[in-house]
Amino acid sequence: MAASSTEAAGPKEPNHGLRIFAIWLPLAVAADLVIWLAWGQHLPPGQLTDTAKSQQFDLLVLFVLAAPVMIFVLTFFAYSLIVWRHREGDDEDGPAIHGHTRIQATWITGTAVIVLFLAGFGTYELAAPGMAGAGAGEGPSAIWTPRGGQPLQIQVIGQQWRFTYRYPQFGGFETTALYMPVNQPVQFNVTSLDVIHSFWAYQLGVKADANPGVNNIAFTTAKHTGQFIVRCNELCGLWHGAMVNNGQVVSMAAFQAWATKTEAQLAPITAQLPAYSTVYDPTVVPQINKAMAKAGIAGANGYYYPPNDPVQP
Ligand SMILES: [Cu+2]
Repeated sequence: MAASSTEAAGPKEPNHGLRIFAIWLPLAVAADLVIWLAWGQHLPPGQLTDTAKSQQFDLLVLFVLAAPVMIFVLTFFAYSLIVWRHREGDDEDGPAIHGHTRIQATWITGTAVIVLFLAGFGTYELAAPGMAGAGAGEGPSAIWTPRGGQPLQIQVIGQQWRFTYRYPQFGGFETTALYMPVNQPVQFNVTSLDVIHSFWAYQLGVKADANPGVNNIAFTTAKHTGQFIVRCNELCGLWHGAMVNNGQVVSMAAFQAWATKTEAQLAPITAQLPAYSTVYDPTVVPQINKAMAKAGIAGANGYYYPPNDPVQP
């Protein structure tokens, strides 16, 4: 601070610390109340699923902690500009400050408390049962699985440049439409046919990388019906930005009706698909194998190259 209370010359220096605190405190309390009571339920990614809700809560906690810090910085900035600005005829520097134990101790204690709390809170949110840290697209063997019966299995298959979905509990049909029932745990098995994609169902609070040869598992349970958007979230080539589609959370009855109807409709196509498996190996897709054999391409690295592909190895 420019003027220390220990070397006051002339009129007594006011207690700047106390004044800044008195301005900061009501602003910080007001901001936190507005965030907690009014803004909280509007934070992304919304409340469509249990996972989305849990992410929204984590964001809310971060906002509530961050707002007082930001308001302190702005208050201090504004106070300095107004109170300590250069005045006509005053060309003296303020007294030099060499250490201030109370400010240093307050600063270290404040930042340490905030950072340690966040480390503890973050660890709890990741590790506690039912929290997002296990079975949220971290890999093939989730250490936590949802309670309350068998989850509905939905395989998400990324490929350039579209997502398709397989429903193994309904004969393994594959479709471009993503339907899921409300109040029913869903297990997404995310994989890819070619390059790395990422299945990002924004309103579901689900984001899982789609790696070829890997079954990446993410759980969620929808809390109400509604539409959600799916985007690819990993740059995957020319039409990455167009890799978008909508999904629907519908009632259990509507889902059952849709799934059984689609299963029957697609039965002739399903018969041509390879048997359901948690990962797709393009080299075992019979049609591609045939095409490879016909073109005399070894396909040793697992990719199919058309006969006159210039980048053919
Ligand atoms: Cu992609």
